[in-house]
Amino acid sequence: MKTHRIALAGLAAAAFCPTGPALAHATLVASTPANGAVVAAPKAITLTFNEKIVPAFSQISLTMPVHKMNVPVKVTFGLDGKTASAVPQGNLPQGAYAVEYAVASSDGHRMTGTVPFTVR
Ligand SMILES: [Cu+2]
Repeated sequence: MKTHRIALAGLAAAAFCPTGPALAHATLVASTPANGAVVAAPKAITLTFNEKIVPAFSQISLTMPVHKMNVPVKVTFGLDGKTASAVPQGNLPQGAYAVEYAVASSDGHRMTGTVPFTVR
């Protein structure tokens, strides 16, 4: 009954959201590399959201899902509050990567997602 519990949790979160679902929540509008892109090893990964995120409650991580490996990155947040960058702490080898983000909107709700890309 795991799915059932998740659905109920989602409903509860929506019900307690002071500003209504979707309206005031940070959603990803752009990324570098783009979703699914095949690129040369990027020096930095940048995510852009449609509204300000709260750095203290936001996380970006980089993984190689095939190897179940976490890739060290240094995360910084843009001055406009809507962008986050993750700089790999070394040259990324060829392979499939996933940028995983969990960012807090101004009302405290956390939005999560994954952006896959491949280094050729
Ligand atoms: Cu909310």
